[in-house]
Order: sequence, then structure tokens, then C-alpha cells
Amino acid sequence: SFNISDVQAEVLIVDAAGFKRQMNMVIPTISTVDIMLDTSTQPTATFNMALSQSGLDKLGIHDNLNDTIFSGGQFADAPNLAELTDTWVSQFKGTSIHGVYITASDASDSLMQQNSAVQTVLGTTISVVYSIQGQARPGDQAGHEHFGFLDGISQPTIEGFGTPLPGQAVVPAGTLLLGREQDLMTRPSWATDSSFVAFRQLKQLVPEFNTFANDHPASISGMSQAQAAELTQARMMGRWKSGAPVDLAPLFDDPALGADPMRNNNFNFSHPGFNLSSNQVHCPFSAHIRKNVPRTDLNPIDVGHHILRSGIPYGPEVTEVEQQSGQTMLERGLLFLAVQSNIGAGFQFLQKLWINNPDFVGPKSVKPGLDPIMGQISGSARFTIGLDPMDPEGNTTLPMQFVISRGGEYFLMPSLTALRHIINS
Ligand code: N7H
Repeated sequence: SFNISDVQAEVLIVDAAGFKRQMNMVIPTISTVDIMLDTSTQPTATFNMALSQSGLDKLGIHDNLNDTIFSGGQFADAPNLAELTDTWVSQFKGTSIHGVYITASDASDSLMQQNSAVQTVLGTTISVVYSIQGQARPGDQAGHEHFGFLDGISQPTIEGFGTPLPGQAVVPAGTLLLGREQDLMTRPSWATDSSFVAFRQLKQLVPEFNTFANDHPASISGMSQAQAAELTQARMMGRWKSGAPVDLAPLFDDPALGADPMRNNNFNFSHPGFNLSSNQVHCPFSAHIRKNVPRTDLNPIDVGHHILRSGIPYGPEVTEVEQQSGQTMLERGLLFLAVQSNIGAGFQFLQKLWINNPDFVGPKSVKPGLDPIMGQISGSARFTIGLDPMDPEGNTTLPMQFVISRGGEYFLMPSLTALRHIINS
């Protein structure tokens, strides 16, 4: 359901032995894929837990999981993400968060019940050092994040796991799961089928994003100012707010296309007669989705850098005052989760080597610049290209970051077997 609200609670394990004992009572309520896929067993509220390296250490698990980015923690990784940490929530600065639990439901009373059940069982074995509540957006914005874009359209699927949708990336199981095909690292056998998760709290400056688009409307004659500003935002993302890809709907939104899973991923940026190294009339090289999943821009297509994304908005709707002043006053954004088997090939790779890299994807007729949604270079001014289809090689200096990181942590999301191993050793 899109109508989900969730709580993410970052915890410190106070009493390791007590935590292990109590977790045995929580395990039957963990939301596995099998339970979630079967409508007869789907619970009204879900519960998941993941542990950081310092959490595993605290629980006496010292096996080498062979991911140094995970073991160092996200705070130490900030320079690789070209990220300043002065905007980080203080609890994320360092390695003091041992784990996170996520409860989710589409009914607020079920969510409250689930939370109090977790708190009752785990009791004083943990201390909640930080928690944040996600909230699906209301009405026709359900499933859309705060900038207004429909999210969760494009995800990779695992080889042999059902029939892929047209255009959907198919990856070996080991891209997402430790110890499976094409996970190239050696892992302890108990960790098989677990994943690493990059959790990020990403603040979004919505009124500022809108002001920027209003100030940089695409210059298509006959288009209203509002339409031209929508087009600028669509070219920054590579999709319209409806989800329709600009590669298939370059000038006007096509909501039926956006909503159609048989068509909304069935594109690859190439067209008959198109020169892939210079033509940005449909989609800028730097658009968020093109930077993250370049499709035929990379030849041969590289399937090694896919992540499974799960995001939920947090914070209130934009207020009248914020809209009019063009300034964010209340914090809102996206609680972002990236799942993969190797953080250096997944989340960190995408942020460091593609999103933030002005030369990627290349070689092209012009330097693509940064992903205007997520690109960052340690607080320095960013540039991007191709916002205006009438001037596709045009270069724009962005006035600010529209997304500001509040930090996060890297976690191991254990399989049930792995969790049993952790709490029984
Ligand atoms: Fe991005 N957004 O909600 O506006 N993203 N993202 N993302 N993103 C995508 O295709 C967004 C972020 C990817 O397969 C869509 O499902 C926002 C980070 C990848 O073609 C939308 C933020 C990273 C894809 C957004 C944010 C990624 C993708 C289109 C920050 C990785 C799939 C909907 C606040 C490091 C691309 C869809 C493909 C798509 C949004 C962050 C990665 C709407 C607001 C940090 C791999």
C-alpha cells in the first residue's frame, strides 16, 4: 500500500545479553519476503531490524563481512560522498548507533501497537537515541515524494524471480544478497542472503526547487510559464512528476504512460537516427535517472551497480507561507534506503563516481556536469547541463543544493538465519 507511515528508530544496545534473549521473542514477527508476498499472512504492521558494524561488535560478532565501507560506518565515508557533515543530525556523527528498527503500517493505530510491542519486548536492553517518523503524502500525492515525483517506478529484479517488466534491469542475486551468484566477496556462511543497507535522511528544499524552475523555464514557444517550469524539473529528474520518462515524452507529460508499468521503464535513451553521444533533445545526460542507471549510455550495459531503493517521505506538506516566501521553514524530505550486497559497488559508487562526477556519463559531446537532484561537491557550486531542450548543451550553475544530507548509517540487514546466528552466538 502507498498509504504507509513508518517509524525508524536508531538504537544503542545497552545490554547485549538481554537484547539477544529478547530478540528471540521478536523474531517470529519479522517481516520476511515470504510473509509479505502471501496476502493471508501479511501483517497489519511490519517490523525489520538492521545492525551497524558497531552493533555487531557490541553483540560479539567479529567475523569479517568483507565490506570495509560498511565496517567504517557512513560518517567516516562522508568525504567519499563529497559531503560536508555540518548538516548531519548529531547522532549520526560517529559510530555510536548500533542498529535501526523500522516498523511500518498503513494504519496509525497498528503502527502504535507495533511500536509499543517492540518497546515492551526489547525494554531497557536498548536505548532509542534517535527516531524519525516517515509519512506517506496525502491524497493524489500518495506514492510521490516531496518534490512531487512519483517514486518507486524503476527497480532491478533478480534473475529467475518472475518475469521482468519491459525495460526492467535483471541482476544476479548476488548484486543484492550476500553470498549469492556474482557476489564477488568472501562472506561468512551465516551471512548468506543478508544485504547491506545505506540509510540516509535527505532533506528536500521544495519551495527553493520550485523557485529555481520558475526562474529557469524551458524556452519552448507557446508553452505556459507553469508548463515550461514543469519541463525544467522533468529534465532534471528524467521523468515527469507522473513518472512518464522524458525519453518517451520529451515535451509534454503523459500521465497514462507514467502509470503504465508495461511502458514506463521501456526506454534506453537511444532512438533511430539519434547520436547517443551528443543528442540530449529528449533527456539530458545529467538527469537524475540517467546518471544513476545509464542504460545504453554504457556499452556493454553495466549491471554491476544496481541498488534496490525504498524511500518514504518525512515531514509536513509545504505550507502557504513557505510557498509564498520560496523558503523552507519546516524540515521535510526523504528517508532513503539503498539495498545491495556491496556498498562500494552500489550506493557509494553511484554517489561518488556517477552522481557527483561532472565527466560521467562520457565520452559525450559536452561535459554532463552533476546530477542536479543529488549531485554534491563538498558545498562548492555545482553545474549541470541540458535543462532547456532548445539549448541542450547549455550549462547552468545551480544556486544551491536542493537536497541536503542530514546523514545516516550503513547497516547489515540480516536474513532470518543470519539474525538467529547473531543472537544465538
Ligand atoms: Fe533517486 N525522487 O523521489 O524525486 N529517484 N532520489 N536516488 N534514483 C528516482 O525510477 C529521488 C537518490 C536512484 O532506474 C526517481 O523509481 C530523491 C540517491 C536510482 O531509471 C525519483 C532523492 C540515489 C533510480 C527519485 C533521491 C538515487 C532513481 C524516479 C533525494 C543513489 C532509478 C522514479 C532526496 C545514490 C533510475 C523511479 C532508473 C530514481 C527521487 C536520491 C538513485 C522520482 C528526491 C541518493 C538508481
